[in-house]
Amino acid sequence: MSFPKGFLWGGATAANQCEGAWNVDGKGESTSDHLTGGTVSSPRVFTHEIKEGVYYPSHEAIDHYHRYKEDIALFAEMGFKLYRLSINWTRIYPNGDDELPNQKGLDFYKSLFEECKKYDIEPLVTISHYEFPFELSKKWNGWEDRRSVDAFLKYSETIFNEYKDLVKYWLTFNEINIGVSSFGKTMSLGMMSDDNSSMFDFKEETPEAAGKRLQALHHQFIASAKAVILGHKINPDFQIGCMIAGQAMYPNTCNPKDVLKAQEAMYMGNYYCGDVQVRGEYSPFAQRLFDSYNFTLEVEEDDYEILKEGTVDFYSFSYYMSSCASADPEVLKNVGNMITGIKNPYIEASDWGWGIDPDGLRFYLNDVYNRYRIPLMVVENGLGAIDELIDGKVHDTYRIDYLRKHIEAMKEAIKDGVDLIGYTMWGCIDLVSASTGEMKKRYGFIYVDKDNDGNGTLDRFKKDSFYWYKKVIETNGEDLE
Ligand code: BGP
Repeated sequence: MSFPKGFLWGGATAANQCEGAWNVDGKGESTSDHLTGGTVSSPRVFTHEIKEGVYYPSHEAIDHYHRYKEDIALFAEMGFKLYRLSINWTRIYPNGDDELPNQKGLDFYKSLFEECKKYDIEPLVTISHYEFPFELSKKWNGWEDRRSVDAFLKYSETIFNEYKDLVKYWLTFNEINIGVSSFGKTMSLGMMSDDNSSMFDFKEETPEAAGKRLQALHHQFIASAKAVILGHKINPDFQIGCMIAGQAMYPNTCNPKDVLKAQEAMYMGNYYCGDVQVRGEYSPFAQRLFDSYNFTLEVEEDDYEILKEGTVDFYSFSYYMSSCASADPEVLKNVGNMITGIKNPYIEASDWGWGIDPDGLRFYLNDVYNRYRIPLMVVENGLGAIDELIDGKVHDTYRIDYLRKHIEAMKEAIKDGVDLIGYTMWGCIDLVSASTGEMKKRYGFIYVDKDNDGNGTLDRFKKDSFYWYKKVIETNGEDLE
């Protein structure tokens, strides 16, 4: 038993991390356009105004907007069956709630999808990937305001109708579960942060602020469910999925208190959102979370029916690393605010401290599949690493090694009985890092000549992993050497 026939091999990007052309052809500003460059030690900053002389990586990114034909030709050369990308809401509705869509934005994605079709590549479209119309952030504080649901629906309806014959696979919100933590406030929920606030400023939230976040997330759930219902009406062949940041959690020790912490982290991290989007209802443990913030969820009359009706066709997720959970305050003290969490002595870490754990992927696939029993798709996975371009070549054996092990883990999960239908490697072409804003943190099969400060020719080069992945796809995952 191995990868099924027709398995959807491919790669993934996001508009704000690769397109650039941030204010070209009528595009409006989105929240991501207000995030400066950064590094691990000097986090990205969110500014209310675009400041002169400050570097904002999304503004040019890798200029995929003007080079998508060249890039898609390279994806086709590797044999991609699926290309995951996102549409930038503000290319279609520059202010988020405009009366009419921006024709040039519509034309751009149409031409991009036609280019995919030329090579028999199916697009997988994320409707909202870590960006929100900045005008609506200012006016409505993002998803906190329920009017966002209607604005999102109008945007979804426009693109569903426009691309109904070109796109079959859709995802509503990227990593929707990031909104469960304070980290997701602006990036995921479009809510305004203070001017000049650091992206990794996890300062203690008041219970009231946490409640507002959960309310905003509820609005996203409703928007997602309504989009699923509408999408299926527009084209019954549409396959519409959720997208969760896959969090594989282990107990730090076999102390039952740690085991409970890990379970809680799995539930909160994954199933709080998964249950709503797959089962169409809040999990039993949600109430306890609400109570801890003294928060009452505001729901409209038919909200629960909408959630029930608008469940997704498949569950997609990103997977990069596993983490450990502990109930011991001493252990937690050493971790502080690091997103990489408690160090696991059994696994190695990437240059950015992300623990490399292919078994965690198998663990996660099994856990999710046995909970939901709907098809799964890994829509992000990969290694952010420092690459060296020498004489037009990059010998990225470390990346091949990472991917090989994760693909082997998927194979094992399939043998375990998991219904896995696709895999899109994250950042198939080097692009801007979401967490740090760097170019130096590279994931791609294709190297892009650009550095952290924005210098470079933007020329593309095939890395060794490019040829390796081509062979993987050709052999449907049989030849991983
Ligand atoms: C996911 C995001 C992506 C992507 C990826 C890698 O959380 O959905 O947008 O960027 O992580 O993270 P980073 O770019 O920070 O290395």
